Amino acid sequence: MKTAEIMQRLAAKHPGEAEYLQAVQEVLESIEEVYNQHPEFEKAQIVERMVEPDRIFTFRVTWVDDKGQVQTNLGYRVQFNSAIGPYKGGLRFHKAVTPSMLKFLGFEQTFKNALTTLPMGGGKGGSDFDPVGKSDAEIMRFCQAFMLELWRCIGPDQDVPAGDVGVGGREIGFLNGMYQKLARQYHTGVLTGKGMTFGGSVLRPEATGFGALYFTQHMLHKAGKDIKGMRVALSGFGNVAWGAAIKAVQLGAKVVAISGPDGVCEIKDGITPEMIDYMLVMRASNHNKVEEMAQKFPAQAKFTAGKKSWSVPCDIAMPSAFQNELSLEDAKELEKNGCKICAEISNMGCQADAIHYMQKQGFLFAPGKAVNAGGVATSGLEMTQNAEHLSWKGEEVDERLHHIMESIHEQCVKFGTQADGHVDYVKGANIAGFMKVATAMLEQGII
Ligand code: 2IT
Repeated sequence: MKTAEIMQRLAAKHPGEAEYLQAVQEVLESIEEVYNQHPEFEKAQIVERMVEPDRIFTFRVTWVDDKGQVQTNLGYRVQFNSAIGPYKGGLRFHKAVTPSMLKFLGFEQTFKNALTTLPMGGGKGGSDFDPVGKSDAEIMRFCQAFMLELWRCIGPDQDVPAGDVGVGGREIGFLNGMYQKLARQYHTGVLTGKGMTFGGSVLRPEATGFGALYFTQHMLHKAGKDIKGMRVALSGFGNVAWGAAIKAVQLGAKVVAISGPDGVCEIKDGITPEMIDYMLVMRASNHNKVEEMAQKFPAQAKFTAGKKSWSVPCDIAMPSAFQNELSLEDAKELEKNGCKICAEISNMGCQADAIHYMQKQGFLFAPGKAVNAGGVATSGLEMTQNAEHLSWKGEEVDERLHHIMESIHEQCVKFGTQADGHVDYVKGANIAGFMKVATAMLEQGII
């Protein structure tokens, strides 16, 4: 297998699908060497099969807004790979959603889910619906219209969606209600990230952020460092940044930045519990403006329009909003300000040249599919509880999450340790995830 040749063929077949091609390129360049040591992979054309989704559903979603106007969006579900279990992955509602974006996310999800130790395949879905400025009633009507099509594609042993950007507990509630109405199936395990009264798992909302901090702790520990007292820059102010902020503060770190599409809030003395709670209010408002944090807490948070979190001096950069949100210039600015650690929480949060630069400059860098896997892992734990018709206590979920993140870190070390002893976490995560999916595909024949 030659990465360059495969990429050329894929680019010709899927022109303009930039995010998808970027995600595939990153994985293929990591695994090329290992792949070529296994002629059985080549014989079964594992890579050629693995880079294409099993299937993609595309559907029209028509709904009526508060003014009585008819609106039409596009909805998708990408069922990427089911070699190790039912399709599993979030739904993204964002105006920029395209098939390319969901294919990149479904592809990443396949390897991430393989790392969690749980039996979950990879999927992703969503819509170009823009939640910004929408009322609760509009959100509900859109979710119901979206489920009118999606329900035929999903099920507890088939495909289990969850949240992602623009889809949180509120949206999952509306989606779950409509699913039950349409399917007349009352299994609790069709979606994860549900409310606590209808099958949700305690700690699922916090899990992506908590897991990311557990992973970062292991990475720092391995490098002989301690997170206590370190300054953490997060981006966004959504569910992921919220969970990460809670755990970072619990572990004795200082969260000095959050951001939004409008700019950055610098929080010199570190984020407070009141500010963390306010992140939830900001998310629920659908205004999508981080400036509101500075308006509410003017003494603590300083808002700068048009700037990113990476302009704020910090020790650990944690992209936690959107793909490609950290560029080469941002990486250079971080380094100039003394930052040498980056743990990606968003999926593909860093641009490829930024990752290459950080690795060359000796940053401790870990990729999203390892760092953020605690979210989907806890979704897997929610599925287990649903299947058992039980719910576990917070300590039990947290302990399992802890173990899973430790195991992901170990897999990265096992497959990513280089000749000079340093760990390449990108390689480690990609090879570990790939080996599991490839082996599962190989053993189940040519299908
Ligand atoms: O990117 C992700 O892993 C998620 N959005 C969570 C997916 C899930 O099924 O919990």
